[in-house]
Amino acid sequence: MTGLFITLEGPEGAGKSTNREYLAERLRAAGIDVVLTREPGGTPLAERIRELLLAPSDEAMCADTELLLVFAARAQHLAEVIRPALARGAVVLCDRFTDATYAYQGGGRGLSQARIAVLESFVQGSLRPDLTLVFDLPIEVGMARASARGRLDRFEQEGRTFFDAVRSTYLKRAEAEPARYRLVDAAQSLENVQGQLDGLLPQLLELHRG
Ligand code: T5A
Repeated sequence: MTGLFITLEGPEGAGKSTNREYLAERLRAAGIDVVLTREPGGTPLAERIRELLLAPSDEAMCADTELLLVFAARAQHLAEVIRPALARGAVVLCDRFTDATYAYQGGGRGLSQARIAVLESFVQGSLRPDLTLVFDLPIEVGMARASARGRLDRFEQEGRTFFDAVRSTYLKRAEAEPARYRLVDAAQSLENVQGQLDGLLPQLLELHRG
């Protein structure tokens, strides 16, 4: 039995964390085994790497270090959580995955997509998400939501140019591979966004049935 791998993506403050819970509840209500997880993180070791990645520090982290840490955490997460869950037929709902690497380290930091693709193949083999929901919204709306929570992490301290590149990378990837991506208009009210997710539910159930 093979499970279904769904990832949630988008810029800062887009509502992924809020809505992953909602989506998980809806799928569980349909009797599906759901594993809810996130990146960077998802295992104790990968969460420690997440702390390194998110904590503001006096020593600037070079872009290659950032890229390698992201994939180091991902290797652990795949081995401990994602692959075993998919092997037993679960739906894995993951808050960010490798599209975030293309968007943040590729778009934001300017690392080449080809270099990221080498690590993607090395760490994941042929595994790719079956479906990716991109929560899209204007950068200023997302940043206002994220800032309202208080102290900003290392990524949230980046400037407008960085986040414009992050958003446009997500949109380009979604446009290039429409079969895998679904765009969610995340600037709408929470109720409206959840209505959009309800609209996607039949497709998710269909995909899971194979
Ligand atoms: N990263 C990650 C990389 O650089 N490379 C990688 O490969 C990976 C995997 C992770 C950081 O790591 C980077 C990207 C990130 O910067 P994080 O804290 O997990 O750090 O960052 P985010 O995933 O961006 O988490 P956020 O919490 O900032 O955004 P979410 O999860 O999209 O937003 P959420 O749900 O927490 O909502 C934010 C606020 O808005 C409200 C919520 O209540 C909350 O207060 N909200 C709404 N308000 C009004 N209307 C709506 N529709 C709302 N939806 C949510």
